[in-house]
Amino acid sequence: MIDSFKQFIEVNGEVAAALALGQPVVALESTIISHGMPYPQNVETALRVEQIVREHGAVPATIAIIKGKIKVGLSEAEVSYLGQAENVIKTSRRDLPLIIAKGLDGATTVASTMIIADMAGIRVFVTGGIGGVHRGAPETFDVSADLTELARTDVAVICAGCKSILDIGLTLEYLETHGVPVIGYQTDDFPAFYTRASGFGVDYRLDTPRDVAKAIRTKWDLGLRGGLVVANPILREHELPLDLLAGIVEAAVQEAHKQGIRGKEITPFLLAQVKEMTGGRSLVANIELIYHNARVGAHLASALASL
Ligand code: PSU
Ligand code: MN
Repeated sequence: MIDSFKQFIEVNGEVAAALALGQPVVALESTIISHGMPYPQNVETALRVEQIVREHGAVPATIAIIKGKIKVGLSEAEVSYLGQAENVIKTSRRDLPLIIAKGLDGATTVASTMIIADMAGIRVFVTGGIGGVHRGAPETFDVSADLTELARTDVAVICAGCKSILDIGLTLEYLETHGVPVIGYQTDDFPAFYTRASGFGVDYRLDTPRDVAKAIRTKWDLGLRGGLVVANPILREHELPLDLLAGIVEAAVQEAHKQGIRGKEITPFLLAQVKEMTGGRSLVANIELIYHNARVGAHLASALASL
């Protein structure tokens, strides 16, 4: 059946109206709320991000699954619920059919948020950091489904790069193999989430929302399916010192290994460890970089809408 997915989706009125009029809309994920940050900062941040998107001229559409229904655009009560409920399941492409068929609550990752944004016709998506190739992946095969999604689904993802809990070099290799452009927004260096630079270069640097929008539009006009990574470094004043992070990330990865943490639990585990070991400084940086991505994402959505 054509568009049979529509029976599972509820797009809220404001988002639906903006999409119908071709106005800028920015998708937002929800794993960041349920598994990426502690309560109450998760809820405060999610609501503030929506506000920032609005202040910069776009309509926010936070995406999640509530009792088996895909929601595009959440109410404040729904954001607050997701930030506190116990049984919200981290939902990637693999999990989507089960969470929906069973009528469960699901928080969407970068991968599943892209899938749902695409179903709804939203082309710009703001997050903190993307998943990637994990350290040790040559042994464990742990490559985030975010990367395969970027290879196939037509959504541009604005992020602060990815964390050094991952193997950043292999992540960039994987993206190259799958034809995903990695654009540095006002940077030549691929950002490493808490820090502005990872030591790895980006494929292309672009300095204005309009230039980025043109590159995105051109990719899809050429019939080249799939996403793009728009890597926007954390602002200098919020960056964490590299020497603080290096040892901590190493220790967090060791601890995960020691405790036998595997699969989808690894990313949330490492995030919590890093927060603990930085005495909460990583959380402040995490929040600030998302706010910055929200500003850039809203500008990009506007530029794309006015091309
Ligand atoms: N990286 C972060 N914060 C996050 C995530 C990744 O710095 O919250 C979340 C995102 O939702 C991302 C997911 O899509 O983790 C990736 O998980 P995995 O590695 O299991 O694919
Ligand atoms: Mn994984």
